[in-house]
Amino acid sequence: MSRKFSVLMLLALILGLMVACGGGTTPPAEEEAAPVEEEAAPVEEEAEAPAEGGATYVLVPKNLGNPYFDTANVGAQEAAGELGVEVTYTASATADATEQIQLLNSLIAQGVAGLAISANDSDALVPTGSEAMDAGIPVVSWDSAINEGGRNIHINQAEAAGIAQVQVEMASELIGGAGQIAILSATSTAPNQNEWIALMESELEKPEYADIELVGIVYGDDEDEKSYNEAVGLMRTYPELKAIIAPTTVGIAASARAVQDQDRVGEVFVTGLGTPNQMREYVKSGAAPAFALWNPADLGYLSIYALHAIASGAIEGNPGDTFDGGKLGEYTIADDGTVLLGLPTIFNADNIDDFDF
Ligand code: RAM
Repeated sequence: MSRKFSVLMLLALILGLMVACGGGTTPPAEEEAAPVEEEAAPVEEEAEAPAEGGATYVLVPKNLGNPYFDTANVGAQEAAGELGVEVTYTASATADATEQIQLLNSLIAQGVAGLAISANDSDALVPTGSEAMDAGIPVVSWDSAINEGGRNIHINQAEAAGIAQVQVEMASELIGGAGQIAILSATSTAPNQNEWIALMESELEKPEYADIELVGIVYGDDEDEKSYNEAVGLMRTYPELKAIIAPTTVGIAASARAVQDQDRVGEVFVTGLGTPNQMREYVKSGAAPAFALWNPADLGYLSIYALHAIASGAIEGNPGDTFDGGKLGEYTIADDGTVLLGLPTIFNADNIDDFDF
């Protein structure tokens, strides 16, 4: 085991212990995420007049029907309760930038008090975000960034380089440092996945990964069935494939299921970014022995605190501004206009049962 990996494992253990001891990162219960059907109500019904004395903010994920985003909403609702504001949760059915822009235009026209967005395209959303800000509606991107000019600040779930590094390390550990690997991503325009993939490609150029060959990158569009079919396709196209890295919670679960269904457990290893509740059975079966993630509930929670800090006028949202992140503590906006949530956790057979999200 490499030193860096051991350090990360140790961090994961410490984080795991913190959670087990109730150290401020208590994961939400699965049932708390409201059913998708109810969340997908028409926009007009979603963004109602502000609750008495409070503002109405809107949490806009890439799409609906993804437990990762539903968990972020659980955290956002917790923040809303603490701040005495209302947060509605709405998105298009598919992770598509054009549909997301249409939705945002409608929310801007309704004059909502603030937008917290996980972007389907970092450039395409800039004019829309800029229009919102011109209309006095603060914009915080979270999870997947809108480029500068289209948002006030971006809430980064973890350092992109660290996210890339840990995924390559996990894959390398699982395949004994040699063999063919492939990446199964979300959509081809997803700003967060594209940044991580570019960094994983440069990471793979390091001498310690000289025997690992990246044979392909495919896109499951954050849809379960498409991701599953792409994973099966990878195993058929590359019979020698040793690992699939899926830097998406939808793709990793679908890939692990595909490995099981194809009877390839122990031959093809899946890793990447996933949620413990979706991945538990695959960690135990050996289809996906290790994966990483931050706590999406904390990400949603911090996004609403940051949006409220700007919308309420407590801060302007400039680099160096410090704001209250509720139970997560105080945060400062970095020079590049981003705020870093914290460290990702590595999940494996040793700690997976300590988490519930
Ligand atoms: C999916 C989405 C999200 C990403 C996670 C890891 O749920 O693509 O944007 O952050 O995976």
